[in-house]
Formats: sequence, structure tokens, C-alpha cells
Amino acid sequence: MRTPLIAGNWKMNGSTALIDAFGDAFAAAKLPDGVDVVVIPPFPYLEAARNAFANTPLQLGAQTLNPQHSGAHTGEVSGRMLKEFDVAYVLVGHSERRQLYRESDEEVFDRLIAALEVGMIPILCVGESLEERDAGNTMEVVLRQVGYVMARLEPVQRYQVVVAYEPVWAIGTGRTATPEQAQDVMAGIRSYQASFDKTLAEQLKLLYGGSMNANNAAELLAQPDIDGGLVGGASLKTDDFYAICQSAG
Ligand code: G2H
Repeated sequence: MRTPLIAGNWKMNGSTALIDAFGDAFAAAKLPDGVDVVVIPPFPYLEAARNAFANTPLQLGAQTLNPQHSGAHTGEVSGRMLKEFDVAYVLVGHSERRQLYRESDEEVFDRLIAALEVGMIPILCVGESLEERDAGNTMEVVLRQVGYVMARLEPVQRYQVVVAYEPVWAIGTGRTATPEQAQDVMAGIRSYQASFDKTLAEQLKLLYGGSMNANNAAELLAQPDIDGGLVGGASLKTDDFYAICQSAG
């Protein structure tokens, strides 16, 4: 019912050589039917990626966007620009953006709206810190982040958002949430969405992120409320990323 989605967030990593390696590997690769696969490289590689991925099933994503479509914002990139490079997805609210660049829920919402305005699919990232988990506040934190956005969207816009649950303590640490821990939070997000609309809750695509790799992906993706993965470190190797995509089939 919900199409699996695997997205590789390269963060501030990669090179034109890696773009070419992915183009070559995925041109030859057979992906499972009905699995959407997105590569999210840094901005400077988007044009090279668009060309290298032309004969592959890989779609393109971006790691952030400015809430404005143009203007005096030195160093920033707008959704309108990203659309010119066939960028279909964009991350908003990644914990690294929230922490390192102090992005508030309000800014995350503004970026998400900018993505919707240009027809890109926003991947809204949410997740709790270790302190918040240890204090028993995981669901409260996650639902505050999801709810801030969802409560402000028009009903039809809620269908255009993908949500990625990424426990902050599992990001880049090699420490993955257990499938049960991830499933519990995903089920909580889905049932929260049902408070808006039951059909929305059934259709909402939920990704797990946080040290997903070729060894743990199958077990995570087998959970009933996990529809895909947002993969960081393991998305920088063609073999590992391909194996994760296979697990989603
Ligand atoms: C979480 C994830 C990708 P990693 O940030 O967004 O990264 O898989 O390296 O934990």
C-alpha cells in the first residue's frame, strides 16, 4: 500500500567521482519493483548527479532549502533553483540542522512550505536526544516536532509530506535503535496522524534513520510502520546502499 523509499543523505561528503560510481552501479543494477530510491548529495553535485543518474532509477534530493524563493540571502539556495535540477525531495529539520544551525520548529515549517510551493516532497526529520529518551520524553518530543508542522498544514498538504524518525543518539554513532524501539515511535507518529485523518495515517510514509546499514536494514524495514530508510554513512558506498535498497523490496 505504501511504496518503500530509501534515501541516501550524503551530508557534506562525496565527490564527482562518487557521483559517477553511483551512476555506473545503478545503471547496471536491478532494483526491486516499486521501491523509490533517492540520492541526496551536496548542492554542487546536483548537476553532475542529474546527468550521471539519467539512465538509472535514482531520483535526486537536496539536504536543505531556504524558505524564500529568491532574494538577498548570500550563501543560500532556494527550492525554485533546486527544481531546475530535477530535485524531487528535500530534507527539512534534520537534527544536524536543528542543532548546528539552530533551526527552530518555525523555520523548519517555513522551509517545508517552500518545498511544497515548488512541488518538491519534503522529508520532515524528527527525533529525540539521548537525554530526552532517558527522561522518558521520546514521544512528547517527536510528536511536538511532527505536530508543529502538521497542525499548520492544510489537510491536502499533509499528504505530501514524508516523515523520517531519526533518534539523535543513533545518528552517525553506529548505535541503531532496535527494531522494536523504532517501531514503537513510528506507530505513535502514525496514530497521532490519525487524529487528523485516518486515511492520512494509513498513507503517511515513515522512514527510519540512524546508523541504518546493510546488516540491520532488513529487520528495521520489516516493521509494520517503517516504510523506508534515511541512510547516512552507509549511503556513501555503492554496495552497501544497493544492499539496503534490496532489503526494501
Ligand atoms: C541520520 C542518518 C542519515 P547515519 O542522520 O540522515 O545518518 O546513517 O550516518 O546515522
